[in-house]
Amino acid sequence: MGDAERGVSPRVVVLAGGVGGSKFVVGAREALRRRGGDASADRLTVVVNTGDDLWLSGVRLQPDVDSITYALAGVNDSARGWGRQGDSERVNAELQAWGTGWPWFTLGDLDLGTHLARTGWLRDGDTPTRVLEKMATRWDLGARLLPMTDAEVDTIVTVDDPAEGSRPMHFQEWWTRHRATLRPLAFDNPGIDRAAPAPGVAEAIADADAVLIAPSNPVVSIGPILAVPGIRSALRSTRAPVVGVSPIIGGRVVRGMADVCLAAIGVETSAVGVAGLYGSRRADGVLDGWLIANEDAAAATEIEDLGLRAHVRPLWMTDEARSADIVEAALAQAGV
Ligand code: FO1
Repeated sequence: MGDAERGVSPRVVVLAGGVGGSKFVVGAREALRRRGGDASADRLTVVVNTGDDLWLSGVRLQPDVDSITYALAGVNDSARGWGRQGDSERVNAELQAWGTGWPWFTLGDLDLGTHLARTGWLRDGDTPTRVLEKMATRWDLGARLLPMTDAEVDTIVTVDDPAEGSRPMHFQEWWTRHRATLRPLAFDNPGIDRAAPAPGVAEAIADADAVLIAPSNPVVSIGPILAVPGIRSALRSTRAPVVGVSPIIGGRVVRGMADVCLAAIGVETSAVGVAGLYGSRRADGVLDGWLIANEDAAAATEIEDLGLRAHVRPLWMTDEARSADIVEAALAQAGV
């Protein structure tokens, strides 16, 4: 009798960040719940991008960690794509009056509670992994969340500023203040070459039955995860099939500004372009399979030519059930 017949869910690891990552992770939990068997928290591990983290007004922000935590807890602001549902901005107004923080960057009152709790724990000596473990006990998330690394590896964007020439700025300034309109020349995570995967990350990948790469921004969400020394090699050596889901549908980004990021690193905004960026494990990449949207069905042969198994599916994550369907398709492609 196989695992599926015994009601044992597969051990699934998802690499994720941002809004696309949150929707996909909620779908992954639902896909595992549909199978019944073990509690998904023991079977679903999410390795979360921490490349867009920052210190602001004395607190540590972890936007992707929080987006995914809030989405799994069902307390996220799904219209905005970040922060807490029904949040208010009284403290933010005070911070602005004190002239601290960034006038273009909003810290909601409930969200600030998260940042204060996290910063307090970090100041007490907890690692980001331990902090996330503590945060996760507040809600029944149905997944284990791990930061990609415990090191601080914020993303710095070098932009081509028509007024000031080439200059570096924090990713969050580029993303939220400039809405990615200043042409990016490079994305760097200073210190990432000395970072290590957070405890449990390499082990989870090694012990997984399937590893899924969420349809997150390939450059600023998945890119930093793959750049942590040890994660790429863990993906290349795991016995588990590694299946990615294209964040590009019909040659366009679903939301966000991945097209601008891809152009900066010389990658075409297409399902084939991103597949080529991640690469096949048969060459020197990390993927075995690649799910592409119905709209991109014509690209399947080109993807197979890269050494990947291509599967064509509806990829719009319009609700939790559709996201779970996509995860099921990815798991089927992984053979679990
Ligand atoms: N995005 C915005 O567009 N404007 C904001 O003021 C803003 C505040 C903010 C505060 C906390 C947080 O965790 C995320 C926040 N975001 C905001 C989202 C964030 O900039 C990005 O969408 C992600 O970093 C990209 O994944």
